[in-house]
Amino acid sequence: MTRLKTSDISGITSRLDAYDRYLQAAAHQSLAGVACHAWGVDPEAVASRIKRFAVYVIPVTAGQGIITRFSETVGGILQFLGCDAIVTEQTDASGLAQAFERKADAIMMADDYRFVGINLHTREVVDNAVATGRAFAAVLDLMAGGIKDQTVLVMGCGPVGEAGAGMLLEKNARVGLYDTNYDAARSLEKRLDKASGEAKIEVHDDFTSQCRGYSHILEATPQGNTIPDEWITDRMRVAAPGVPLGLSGRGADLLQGRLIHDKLELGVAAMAVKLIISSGQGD
Ligand code: 2YH
Repeated sequence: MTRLKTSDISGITSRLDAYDRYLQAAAHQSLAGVACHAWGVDPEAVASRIKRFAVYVIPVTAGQGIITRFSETVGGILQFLGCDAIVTEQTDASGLAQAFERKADAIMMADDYRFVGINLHTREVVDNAVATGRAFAAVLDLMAGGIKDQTVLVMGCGPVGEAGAGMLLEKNARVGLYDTNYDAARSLEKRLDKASGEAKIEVHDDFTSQCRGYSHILEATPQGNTIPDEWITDRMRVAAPGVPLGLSGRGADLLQGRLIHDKLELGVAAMAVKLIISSGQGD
């Protein structure tokens, strides 16, 4: 599991406007719009509730401890979306108590294992890995002008890849699965087959001979440089939630305008939207 470093997230808040514009140019939707697409909800329904939705972000010292500016960056993304977002002054149990005492609608907090949002009215728990996988599948769908009947290579069969692949199948794409751990790819295939009921999935065991030629890639691995530069074509579109980015600098340049990669923004935005649309939030 990738642990973000302060260097990964520094500058995210100040670049949100530019990233929003980049998303609108590449995927024809804003950050909020992509997040809504991830759950199939109407952006206007979210916009009308967002300002009154108080999300408290609680820094957590457990395990490896605080990542400098992690909570502030999450809070900055939520504020950019229009949420009433606050980072608690206190950490851990004290921060959680503060959120409840001040009548938060939702909280967000992360330890070494999970980054979650919880709607305090409905008790719905939204996992960042699931939200991120769906948000990047959503952006691929938007970039492609509809991913239905297109083939997509999902690289990395962890929780983010799983959620992304699940959404792509919901959108009636054909999915190729690859993981350096072949058993992980096979067991994901079984879970997805059970959920989707139709076999639109192919599992690959040899990357070099079987994975070239895909025009759509969801790169959800924790490795860098996974997509070879020479595989990149003018038609290729890549949605890459994996950290570090699975492309060389040259590869990323070649894909300019057809590559979406971020380390926190889309996942946090999709978490926020899911928390807001969670029913019975006391409004
Ligand atoms: O980065 C992480 C974990 N690897 C979980 C990621 C789940 N996708 N956690 C962030 C830890 C934040 C820290 N406890 C803080 O600053 O509050």
